[in-house]
Amino acid sequence: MDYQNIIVETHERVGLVRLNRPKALNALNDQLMDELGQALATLDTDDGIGCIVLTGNEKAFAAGADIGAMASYTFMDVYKGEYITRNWEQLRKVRKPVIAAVAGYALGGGCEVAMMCDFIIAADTAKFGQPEIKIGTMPGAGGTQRLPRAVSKAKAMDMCLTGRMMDAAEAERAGLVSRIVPAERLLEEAMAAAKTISEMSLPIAMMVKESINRAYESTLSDGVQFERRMFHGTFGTQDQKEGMKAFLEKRPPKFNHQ
Ligand code: CO8
Repeated sequence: MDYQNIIVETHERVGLVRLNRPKALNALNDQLMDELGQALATLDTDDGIGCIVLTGNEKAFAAGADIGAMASYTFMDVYKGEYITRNWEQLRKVRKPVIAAVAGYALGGGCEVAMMCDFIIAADTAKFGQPEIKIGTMPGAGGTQRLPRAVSKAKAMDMCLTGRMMDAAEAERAGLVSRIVPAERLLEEAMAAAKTISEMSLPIAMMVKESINRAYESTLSDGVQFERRMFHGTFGTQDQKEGMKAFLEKRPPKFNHQ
């Protein structure tokens, strides 16, 4: 498909999606979110892809939803789901692992999109924030829900109520990002992590993702029970047989993702 607002590439078993509205700091408009949803759905159903990296450019991952587009929307425009909200959930539907590689600004909806990914690798230039309150609105794609789960209630309140930004070091200390790398190595590091994941068994990686995400939605005992059933399920895969056999034969496994 011919995309106008994103660039999609595949590198072996890794799908790379770059947000690409550089003049607007990758502000997320409906067209971009439609294209992102389409690209992610395509990569998610491609048997040749085992992991996806979502990134922006060196100045911005994304500086939020497009304020110019949103400014004149009425309550009914947004409530009906025709504009702005229509395609933001596609990212959550992706069953393969998705890594956000963030350099520069990840603000508002940009921070929310990064948090919808499975983990965030940040450049040392990354800046995270939920500044919506400064323009008379509030997070609408999970910012008030995922931020407190990631960084504590105190920091989430601070970020969402003052609108201040968090730099990469603070974001790592707070647990929002999994690691910080020098900006010039961001893509290389994110792609290397994605390559590692993509070479694991795909069904097992999907089960790990589903099981960790369950931790957000359940009590500890329900979550552990869910994990136990998933663990049982791994024994139904060919890759479990191959992985354990390869270990015993002291050779690398050859997963066939079945
Ligand atoms: N929307 C539209 N355009 C933007 C946005 C944006 N969010 N951010 C930046 N731009 C544009 C600027 O208007 C400017 O365009 P132009 O050159 O045509 O004037 C260009 O990008 C460069 O921006 P700046 O000149 O402002 O660059 P600076 O380096 O001076 O500043 C900042 C960078 C600090 C990032 C600044 O641009 C800024 O504060 N941007 C807005 C950040 C913001 O408020 N984000 C939150 C938006 S609201 C939101 O995301 C709600 C999400 C809800 C989703 C719900 C879905 C279900």
